[in-house]
Amino acid sequence: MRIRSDDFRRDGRAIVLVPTMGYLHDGHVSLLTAGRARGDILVLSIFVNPTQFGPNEDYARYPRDLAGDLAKAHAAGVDFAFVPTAAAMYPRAPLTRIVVDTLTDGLCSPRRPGHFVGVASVVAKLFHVVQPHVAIFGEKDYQQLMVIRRMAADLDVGVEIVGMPIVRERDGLAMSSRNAYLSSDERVRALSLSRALAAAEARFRDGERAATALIAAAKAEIADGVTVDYVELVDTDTLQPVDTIVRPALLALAAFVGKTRLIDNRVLSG
Ligand code: PAJ
Repeated sequence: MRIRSDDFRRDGRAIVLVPTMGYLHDGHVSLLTAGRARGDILVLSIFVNPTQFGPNEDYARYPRDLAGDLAKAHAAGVDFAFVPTAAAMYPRAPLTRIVVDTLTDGLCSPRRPGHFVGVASVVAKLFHVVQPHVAIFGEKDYQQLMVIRRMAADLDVGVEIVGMPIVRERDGLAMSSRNAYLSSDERVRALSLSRALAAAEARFRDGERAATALIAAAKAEIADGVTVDYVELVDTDTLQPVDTIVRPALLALAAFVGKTRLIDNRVLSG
């Protein structure tokens, strides 16, 4: 991959990278479509990164479908799929880790210890191997996008980080590879996550600005049998908690639907 990227760079071609863990859905495809329009060489990486999963998380059973992914990649105009093995990425346990402070004080980070260290570190490795000019990420994982943006800026990585909006199913459920885990009954309950965000947004549109009221409005929509991990209102730039909305804020939540942990978010502004 590095040799190919060196050649493309020498030829003055703009390389765009879309990093994923595979099991592609239309959310991933939207990133590829945006990437296709932004550069000459579109690279998709597929790597289920073990270092970003906790010991009790779903690394071993994370859904995989390489043949299906490559068909979708081809249809989206991908030039290269970079699909390294774990042994190629980690020939030995790394001693170097990238920690991004304060942006990881809340939201998913305390609930998934080590997760964002794993994410920031593997994305830095992917950047060094693929050497893209541009890399594209989804706002579905808003905290991840912010962590990667800041890592790239702090380390002078020289990769432009582009964020893209959340792609949803017709009924509002945010697309996720993990939706594949849901039974039909759980799929119905999972809809309450996007409903919760919509309910809070409606209160916000009615003039409510207090975090406690907006968070309560969201929690009230969460279906029976769904366990809230967190509902937080944070500043869109610092990700620090907000008491009263005076500038754009992110309402973000995570919840367990059965054993499946899902996340969703919405920006409240204007
Ligand atoms: P993965 O969960 O496969 O997601 C890959 C990219 O797709 C991320 O940037 C994510 O935000 C984006 N994405 C997922 N669902 C989306 C949706 N419904 N709408 C828009 N974008 C969506 O995120 C990861 O992989 C990994 O942590 C990775 C960055 C590859 C590092 O291992």
